[in-house]
Amino acid sequence: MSAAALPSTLTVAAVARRLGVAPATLRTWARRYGLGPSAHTAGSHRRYSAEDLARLVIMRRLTHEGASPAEAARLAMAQESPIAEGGELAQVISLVPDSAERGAFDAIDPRRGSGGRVVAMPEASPAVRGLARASMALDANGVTEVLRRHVTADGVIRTWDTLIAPVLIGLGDRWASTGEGIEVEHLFSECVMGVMRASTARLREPRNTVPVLLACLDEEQHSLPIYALGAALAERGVGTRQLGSRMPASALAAAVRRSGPGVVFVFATMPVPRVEDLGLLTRVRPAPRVLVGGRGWPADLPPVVRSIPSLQVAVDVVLSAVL
Ligand code: B12
Repeated sequence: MSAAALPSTLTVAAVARRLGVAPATLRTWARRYGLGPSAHTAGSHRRYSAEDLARLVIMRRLTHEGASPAEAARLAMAQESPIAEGGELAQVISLVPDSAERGAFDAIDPRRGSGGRVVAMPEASPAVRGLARASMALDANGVTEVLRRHVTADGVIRTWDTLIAPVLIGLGDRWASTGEGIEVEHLFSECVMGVMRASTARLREPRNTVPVLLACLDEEQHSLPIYALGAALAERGVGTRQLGSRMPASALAAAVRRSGPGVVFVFATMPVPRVEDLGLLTRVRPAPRVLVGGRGWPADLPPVVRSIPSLQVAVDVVLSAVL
């Protein structure tokens, strides 16, 4: 839907639902920053025009990216053609289904009190706090947009290390201390995976001729790091075969036999119950290099297995093994 196809004016409640911003927040933005409704209807409350809404979309995006409300409002008000600038306006209006609007609204409705509704990250950068806020609001479009923009500008490794990992750790800590927010963790994980997959799919002609396999073993569900690794390698022209989470060791060994990879990378966050299963991978001839990452691996690994401490090192080691 284009801005022109919007109802000509909207009430505070309608704008709040569409943007996933509480009505009280909209009133505060109107009072403090002048980002209010400009259209009048005869004898009734003032209503928001499409242009007002576009300014609010810009305001919301900038606050999710970590700008202070005052700074975000100043930039939103400075836009001469906010409808053109607020590129995601049509998306906000047309793509967000009602239930998601309500979910986002509930998540940040100040009447529910602030206890437990924010991710406590006093030391984090504004960008990290903004992204955590967008996740808490279950604003999947906003999270995806911010991630995509950072991956394009800064690359996968920097985006993972400085933005994604801190938000993941914050969400994990919040869950550990309150038992809440599994829905936020899932939404954020889906957004990260979507952006990493899209980024990986952009590689058309890989430079490597030997395959690289990425997997998590058995019950391991923490697969985000291998999606990030796939995307970071794709940025450098290296193609990977993504086997995802919960691969039985015997199935991974079958994939190794059939594809003859140069490298197999196995990530684990939860303690790995049978490290000896890695032997199934190294018995295949020619044997691939087996790399492991994540906190689930014990310190004493079989001698042929190399432990990898970070995404950057994983990328460097795979590059030197296959190119
Ligand atoms: C997202 C998430 C999930 C998602 C996973 C989605 C997905 N597709 O990946 C879902 C919701 C499925 C999930 C499920 C569970 N989770 Co969970 N989850 C997380 C969360 C928030 C992020 C995980 C992640 O990707 N971390 C990646 C980086 C940021 O963390 P890291 O691996 O520790 O990083 C270290 C190294 O690996 C290295 N590093 C960082 N990035 C990279 C990248 C590469 C390539 C390499 C090599 C290294 C590397 O640097 C760090 C310092 O050493 C963490 C919180 C956290 N602190 O990690 C909890 C967390 C891992 N989960 C936890 C738990 C308990 C669970 C569940 C058991 C909960 C339950 N009761 O059901 C389940 C089941 C898990 C299973 N069987 O696998 C605990 C684990 C505690 C433990 N070790 O015992 C954590 C730590 C939360 C917490 N604070 O308690 N989870």
